[in-house]
Amino acid sequence: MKPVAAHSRAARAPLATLAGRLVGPEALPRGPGQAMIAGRDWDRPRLGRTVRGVATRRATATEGSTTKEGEYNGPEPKRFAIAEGNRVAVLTAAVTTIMRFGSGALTKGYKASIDKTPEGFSGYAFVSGNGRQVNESSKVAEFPRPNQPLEIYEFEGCPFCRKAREAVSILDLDVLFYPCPKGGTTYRPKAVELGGKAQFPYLVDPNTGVSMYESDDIIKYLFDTYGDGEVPFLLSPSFLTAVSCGLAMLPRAGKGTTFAGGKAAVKPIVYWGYEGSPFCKIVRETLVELEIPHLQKSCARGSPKRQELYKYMGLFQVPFIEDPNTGVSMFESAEIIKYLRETYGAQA
Ligand SMILES: N[C@@H](CCC(=O)N[C@@H](CS)C(=O)NCC(=O)O)C(=O)O
Repeated sequence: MKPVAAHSRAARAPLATLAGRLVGPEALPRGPGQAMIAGRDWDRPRLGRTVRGVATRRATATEGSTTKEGEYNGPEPKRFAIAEGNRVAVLTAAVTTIMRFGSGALTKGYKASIDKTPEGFSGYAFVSGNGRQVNESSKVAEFPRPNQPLEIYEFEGCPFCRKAREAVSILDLDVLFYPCPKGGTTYRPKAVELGGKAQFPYLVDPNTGVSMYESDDIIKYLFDTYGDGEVPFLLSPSFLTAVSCGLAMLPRAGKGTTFAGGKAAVKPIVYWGYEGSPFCKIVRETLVELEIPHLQKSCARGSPKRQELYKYMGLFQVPFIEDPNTGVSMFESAEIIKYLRETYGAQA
């Protein structure tokens, strides 16, 4: 693993620089379009074809380039498989989604249908077989889309932050998360500097110049600006929302709350995931504990971005990360957590 900058304020890229890097689509941290996969035992021919197409389309987006064209050296993706040693974590993370009645697992206006598989179909479908497939769709493509990712200062073990994250997944918004765990040395002070107080979540929308505290206000703003103006019942300011968000914190027992980092990730990691996924949640907790800034490519069920990831990587599975600081890209939650700890943890 290549060394990364030491975890000190001086060694970290100033936020202005990070933000500067994120302005304009060609300057975005690299998507998986640059994480090229060579044929692997698990899917050799299809992955090869996918990769060449992507390389041509995204030839200019080379900043932070990670995996070389034609290579994917990460662990073999195993959809819905729970790694040994991860069982309790994944199951308790699943309980948090159940306690929130699945909020954050589906995009707005989600629909599923069983259709005939088109001749020569090559794309993402949740399930397929016997000439049929389950297709999923939603209304998010009809909603206004921000040009630049939103920025949110927050942490996992906070019920108000959870509500904001669910909204982001439901609206399929890409967000640059600046983790603010307790004791965090970088983004917590930065949020105070920007907004005036240590209260989370704190939203900054570079598209409109709006910034705000208060999860209910943030949610309303997001649905008004990037949705159809209707806040879902499970996110409306109500007793049920408050109680279920609070209770949903219990199964993970404070994970994703306290700073445990060692080295700074200078450039934000690109992270594909969504709030309702237990595999994603445990990775996000680690990203937050290690104070690793990350650009979330939200892709809850019904998200059109599932096709995007499928095109880039030849399959859809989340979590998927790409780290422009080291050139590493990988599927598999357990391996991702191990990688993050080894690279950015206190012992790194
Ligand atoms: N073994 C993988 C399992 C990941 C997984 O199956 N994630 C689900 C989301 S919860 C997924 O990608 N499902 C594919 C789909 O929904 O089509 C890991 O631990 O990361």
